[in-house]
Amino acid sequence: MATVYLSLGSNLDDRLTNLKNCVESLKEVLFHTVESYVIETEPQYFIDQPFFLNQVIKGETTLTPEELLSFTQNIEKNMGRSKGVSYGPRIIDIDIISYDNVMMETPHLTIPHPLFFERIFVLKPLKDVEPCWICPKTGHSIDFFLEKLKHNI
Ligand code: PH2
Ligand code: MG
Ligand code: MG
Repeated sequence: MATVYLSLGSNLDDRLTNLKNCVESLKEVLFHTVESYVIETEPQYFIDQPFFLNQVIKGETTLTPEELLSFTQNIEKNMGRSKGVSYGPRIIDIDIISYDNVMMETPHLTIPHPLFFERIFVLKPLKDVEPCWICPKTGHSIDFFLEKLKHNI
């Protein structure tokens, strides 16, 4: 079994219900799940859109990273997510933050997630489920990244 951390986000329709439905669907392949609190965050990157609800979920899975990616993409599709603006509004977004200590880079999937460290909306709920989480690639702690963000603002 691999330990994975997924970041969830929703900023359309009933955002909380979207997160709940998503977590329920994920439980088909994620075991011993731990859910972070839900945090409301201002949109990053593409600013002119509604605020998000974000959450991180930890779980164990027997799926490979690629299988997990296609499973999450199917959930996004089944929940009615349509292709829109890059970084724009979405019913649900599921991003793989890390998968055990795997480091991989393919055209479709980079693990750990290539941008997690600049996203407060990932770091804060990640800290809630796993305060001692260490980035497998850089060896840095969540607090290291949060401190770094503070100084960049
Ligand atoms: N997701 C994005 C773009 N910007 N901002 C917040 N606050 N939360 C998100 O989940 C988010 C975002 C694209 O995936
Ligand atoms: Mg995303
Ligand atoms: Mg995504």
